Amino acid sequence: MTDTKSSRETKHEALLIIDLQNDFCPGGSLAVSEGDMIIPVVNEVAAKFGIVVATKDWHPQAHVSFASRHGKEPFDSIELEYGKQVLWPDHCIQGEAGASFHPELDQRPLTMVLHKGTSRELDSYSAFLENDHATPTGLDGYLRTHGITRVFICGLATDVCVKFSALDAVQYGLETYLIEDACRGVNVPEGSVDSALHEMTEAGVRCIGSSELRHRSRGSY
Ligand code: VGL
Ligand code: ZN
Repeated sequence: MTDTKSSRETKHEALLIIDLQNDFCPGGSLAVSEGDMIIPVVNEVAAKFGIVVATKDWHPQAHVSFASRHGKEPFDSIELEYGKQVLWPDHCIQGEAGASFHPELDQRPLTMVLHKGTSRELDSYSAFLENDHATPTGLDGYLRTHGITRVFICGLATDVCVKFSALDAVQYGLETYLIEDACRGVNVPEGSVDSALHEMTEAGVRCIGSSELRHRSRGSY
């Protein structure tokens, strides 16, 4: 794929930054190991895109995905109408500090901030569809309006929200790239990150390193 190395076709491309929030970084309630280490990479990459969407996991109190609500332990799971739901520590509560973007994330390149997981009874891992795999978040419409045909995905967590976003991006007919060194995973259970990478690759997601975007420059198409 030579296009990723040139700046000729950036017009139809967007960057998706998934859930780069305090609660998913060291010190947060659902901290991803080394989650903050991707931030310099994400900032460098984001400066090269004209359309940059950042998602926020944005849950109400007592969200259905919180173990505490069900008297269960984090990483247990329950069956809901829409299928299996893994339970997590309370995280990314609307308006609280844990739900803010990490302070080192450069917000200047962002063209849209998308809040997801906002319904109390329905989780949303993917940036495109909530966990019932039917309720759209509106991202598809935004990307379509801007003529986007190719997306690059980075952020947290590789094996949860990044994975489901990438799989849905393929489903929506987008040419989908995962910037592997600009992602980190929860990796519970152990091996989840590797199997997520495998699943994405099988589905048609192309894994690249951020160095493959080094020669791009924003707006030079
Ligand atoms: C996420 C678990 C629960 C994520 C969000 O952003 O990957 N993981 N909610
Ligand atoms: Zn969540």
